[in-house]
Amino acid sequence: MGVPDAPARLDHHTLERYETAWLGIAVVMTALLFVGVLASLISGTYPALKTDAGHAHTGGIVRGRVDPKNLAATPFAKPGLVVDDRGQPALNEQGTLDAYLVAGNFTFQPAVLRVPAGVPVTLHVTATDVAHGFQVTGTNINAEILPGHVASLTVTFRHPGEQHAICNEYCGVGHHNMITRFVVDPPATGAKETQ
Ligand SMILES: [Cu+2]
Repeated sequence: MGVPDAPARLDHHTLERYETAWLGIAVVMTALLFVGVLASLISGTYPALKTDAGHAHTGGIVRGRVDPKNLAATPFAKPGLVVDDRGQPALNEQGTLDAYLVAGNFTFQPAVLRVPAGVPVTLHVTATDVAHGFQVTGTNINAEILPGHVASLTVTFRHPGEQHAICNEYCGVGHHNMITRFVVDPPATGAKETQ
């Protein structure tokens, strides 16, 4: 006999409240997106390497830019982890280790990068020829590497082990060969010191 009840409808006022709430959320998200885009434009899109004139390690790098034809004048001339006079990994003023990597000619330099676990490391990566990708497998380290730009990423590896750094952006005939070793050493080794 009975016609099934029509599904409950929200009354006009409740609907209006929902509408206002969702509109508010959309406005906030738009504002955050706008601020984020603006901030990335102002900072040069890539996280810029902190530079100060007195710091020899950052010579030739200005606001995250380098001359790709003249890497000899920059820390990229000696790719790898920055070490002090005694060969120990050296902390910079921000309290992280620095490692410099160069992508080009279908390779990454250094061929093997060893970093200690548990210590923040800032990876600075640049390219000599064309656009490359830089991804460390099994991590969220992933950046586009452009000639003339320095991509700087600070990461802390918690677990010792061996990964690969690969190029994930097609760069030419040798693209598939752009694989190098990325080794995270247990905290004890590498930081060993006799006093
Ligand atoms: Cu590639």
